[in-house]
Amino acid sequence: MSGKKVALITGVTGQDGSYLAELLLEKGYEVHGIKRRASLFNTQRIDHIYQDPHTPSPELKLHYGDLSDTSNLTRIVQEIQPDEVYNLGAQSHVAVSFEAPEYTADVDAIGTLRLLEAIRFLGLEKKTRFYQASTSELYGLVQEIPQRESTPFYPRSPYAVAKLYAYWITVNYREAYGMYACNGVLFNHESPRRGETFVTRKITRGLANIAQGLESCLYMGNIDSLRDWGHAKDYVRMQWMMLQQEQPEDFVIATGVQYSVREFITWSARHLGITLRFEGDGVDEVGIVETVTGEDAPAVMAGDVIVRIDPRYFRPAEVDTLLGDPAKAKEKLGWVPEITVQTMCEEMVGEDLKVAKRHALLKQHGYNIPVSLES
Ligand code: NDP
Ligand code: GDR
Repeated sequence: MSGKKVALITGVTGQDGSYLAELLLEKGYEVHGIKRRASLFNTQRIDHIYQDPHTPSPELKLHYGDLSDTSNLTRIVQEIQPDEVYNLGAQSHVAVSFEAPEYTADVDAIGTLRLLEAIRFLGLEKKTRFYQASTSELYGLVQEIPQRESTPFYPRSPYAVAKLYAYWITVNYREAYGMYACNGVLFNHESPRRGETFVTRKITRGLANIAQGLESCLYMGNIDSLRDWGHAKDYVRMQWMMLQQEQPEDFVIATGVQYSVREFITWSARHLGITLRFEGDGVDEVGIVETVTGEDAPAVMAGDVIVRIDPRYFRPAEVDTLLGDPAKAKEKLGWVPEITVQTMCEEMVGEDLKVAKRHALLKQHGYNIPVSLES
């Protein structure tokens, strides 16, 4: 026995999983992650911390698995005997959940139950602490502004309904079996590692590509939508903090500041030296370039229409506004977010611009880089 704390992360290949794995390794944990078998490698976000399994005692170990597979989860938990489990794995895209509702329920709702049951079945309920990645989407059609721990839920998508089950089954295992199990109700958090089809990354990547002449227009859904965006690095710190308390409790994690998707587009353009004005209303609304300064957007000229609305990106039921109140996290845990959404936006644009410049260079030399701006 190494004497190190042992953590298991589902969803380790995702945005949060990768930052959390980094954080736990820094803190001296032995980290185990569950990765899915895919036809192509899907470990890009953790390749920099991955260690060859042939090294004497690698601190990060990956296991093939899936939240839809009970025996697989039970075997992994039995083998690892974790002190802490972070259940971050999920079909996490709200729009996709309308197209794959049953799969989303299986993985996001029943997957959570499978993991909790594995812990209980193996008699680890007094040893293993459990973190559930709950979401501000639970508030959906908001009943109170800002949303806090006591705000009633009203989910608006198959994703949110599945996460509602996961939230309550986590509370139930805490109350029924005395497990240290808790929910972090996290508001949107982003980073350069954000999946490419979530709105912030779609914007920063799309505009960087347009600036470099790889694409001509960014097609968006509801740009009036209001979100409380933070940085994933700040939020994974809080996930860890929640499992270090004496008593398990649920916490809202948010910045307490809200902006629209349109504002995020405007800032992103500005970081590329583009001033953008919006004209029109509803599906007619477009983003038109007013001025371009600097060298970051050689392919864009004043008068170009670089943002349009495409109703295909509207959701069957939308969550129009989310604004969290992180007062409890601040008071009880001393947690405050350190990175503002504006700084984060600049970082994301900067990283996407580097990639776009490389792709533009390759294109100049005859290599065709397929660029997809799917939602
Ligand atoms: P990502 O979509 O970036 O990552 C999701 C992870 O789950 C990936 O590692 C993915 O694997 C894995 N996964 C998907 N399906 C399965 C499955 N069937 N079995 C096992 N693993 C699976 O999400 P984030 O990192 O952004 O979010 C982490 C968690 O937090 C999610 O549960 C999300 O719902 C929740 N959340 C996120 C918020 C946010 O703003 N980011 C806010 C609130 C909650 P693969 O890489 O193979 O696809
Ligand atoms: P969300 O994040 O649904 O809040 O879920 P997303 O970034 O997908 O959407 C935020 C808002 O932007 C609007 N929007 C668009 N969204 C996408 N993806 N693509 C578009 O083209 C577009 N145009 C406008 C959306 O309608 C929405 O209102 C995220 C996920 O990480 C969940 O897993 C997590 O639980 C919640 O955040 C909190």
